[in-house]
Amino acid sequence: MPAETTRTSWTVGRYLVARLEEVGVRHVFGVPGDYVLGFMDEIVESRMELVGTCNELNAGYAADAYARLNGIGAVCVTYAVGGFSLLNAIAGAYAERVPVIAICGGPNQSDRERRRLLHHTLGDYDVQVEVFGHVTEMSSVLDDADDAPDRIDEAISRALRARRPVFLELPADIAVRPCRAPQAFDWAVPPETDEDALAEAVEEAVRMLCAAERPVILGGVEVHRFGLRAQLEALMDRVEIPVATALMGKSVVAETHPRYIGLYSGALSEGYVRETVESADCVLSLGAWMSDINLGIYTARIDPGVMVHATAERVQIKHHSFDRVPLGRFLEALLVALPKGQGGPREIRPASRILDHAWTPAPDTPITIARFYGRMNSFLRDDHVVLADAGDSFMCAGDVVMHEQVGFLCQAFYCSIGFTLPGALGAGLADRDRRPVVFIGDGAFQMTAQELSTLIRQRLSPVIFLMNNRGYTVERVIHDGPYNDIQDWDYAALPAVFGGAETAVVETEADLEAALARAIAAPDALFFVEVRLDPMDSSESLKRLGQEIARQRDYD
Ligand SMILES: Cc1ncc(C[n+]2csc(CCOP(=O)(O)OP(=O)(O)O)c2C)c(N)n1
Ligand SMILES: [Mg+2]
Repeated sequence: MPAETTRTSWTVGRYLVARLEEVGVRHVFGVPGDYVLGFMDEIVESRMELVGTCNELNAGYAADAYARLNGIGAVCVTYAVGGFSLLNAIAGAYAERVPVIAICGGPNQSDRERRRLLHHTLGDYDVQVEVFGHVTEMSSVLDDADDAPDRIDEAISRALRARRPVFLELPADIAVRPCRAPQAFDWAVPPETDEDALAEAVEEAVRMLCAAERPVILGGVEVHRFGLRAQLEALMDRVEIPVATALMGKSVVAETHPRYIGLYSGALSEGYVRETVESADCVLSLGAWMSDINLGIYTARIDPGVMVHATAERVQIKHHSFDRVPLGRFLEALLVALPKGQGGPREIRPASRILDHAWTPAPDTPITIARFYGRMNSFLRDDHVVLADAGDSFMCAGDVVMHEQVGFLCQAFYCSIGFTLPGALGAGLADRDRRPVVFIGDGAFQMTAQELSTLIRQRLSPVIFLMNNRGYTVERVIHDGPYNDIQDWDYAALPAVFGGAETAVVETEADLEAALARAIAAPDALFFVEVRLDPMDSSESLKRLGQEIARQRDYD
């Protein structure tokens, strides 16, 4: 229960603030507007910090990345003009199962009831809450102060349970209305479980894994979302089964683990990983989503007849499924039931073998995608958190080995470009002891570039690699046209405009070495590196992805 429960006067605004603090929100991202100023005063007076961003979309992206690391995040905006600008970020959080509490100040309830034509309203006051209803676990107008505490508790607990965003519209007059004090609330309600189905699913999975000669484990994004990393690593220590991850599940285990073999993404994967996964006689998939880009766009060839596919709420084995079997319970039960050493002895080629080779730069050679990301293997450190934007950035960064606790954030299902720059703001504030390392394309950067100013204002110290290939190369490899060209900004001049930061321009391997040395020497500085690439230099994975999408869409 919050410390302030002894307070004698409670208002709905204060109640909401207290509950956010209680569930671990320390920063609320947002942009003010007249309908939300009163509630923002409550945030300012709380233990939380209100972090102003340049626009609401960026606030939403920041809250999303914050929640991915912190377990929950929050964003606060004004009515409609703020809300609809935020919508895309909340849709992304919904698609990728990230618990973000979105709060939107609104006109007074008395005005709402009289349908007065106030600024920002659309004539119809219900449009916003209804639209958000499609992209949240719960969307509600807190239109009654007596009922608001229960509604707030329900929204926050549903966000936590489902790992999805919720939307709360808070009319300005309701925010200051008195309400009851917070009472003890159990946020950690365990997910509903069918114990018989769990026992049966575990028994069948263990039988299949024990009978298999070439089993493999595929780690996925839900291991991140439901905080099951320790359990998966314990399983890796117990059995001798190689583990691959899908792109969104990257870094769910320490990639230096001897049984971690690399990223599996269908035909886009490295040969050994593809062969190991696709020739397996049992694939234990833990929380991986079978979406197109996550699993190598239509090219993953895993026989459903060898699959044990566990996701947040159910386990599918071959062609039948067990409902109400939560991933965490299933994983914990497997850990007990699987015999030690199962799967071995077996030769496993760890992904980390790549780190055995010392890196030798070719100083005068122009920098290429392959050499740049190859070099990143020895640049990344334990206290980094990597953010890779949609585009060649996440295709390439997926193959870089993440040491021990290095986090990896990417939006590989929803794929909204520009996510990672505001994302670095959220990640940096979620954990100031970890340095965000951002890989972002020039096209993506142009979407959310202003947030550099907030990163500088917050004195955060990300290393930002702006991968400048002069346009939308992802789209070029699918189908080229003049729409894929963009204006070539003087990127390295921007940090000075926004308040000042360390900058470097990389054209050769020698430039890259010099830039990395400076970034390492200044761990507390924001370091902005423009990497100038040939417009048609792209990873092999991206080329194959482009061909595959072009084929699906019937482009020539
Ligand atoms: C918000 C949004 N708008 C448009 C797209 C479609 N789109 C996908 S990738 C891409 C181009 C990305 O360009 P860039 O960031 O320069 O990366 P590159 O492809 O050059 O690696 C676009 C426009 C998208 N995914 N998200
Ligand atoms: Mg580009």
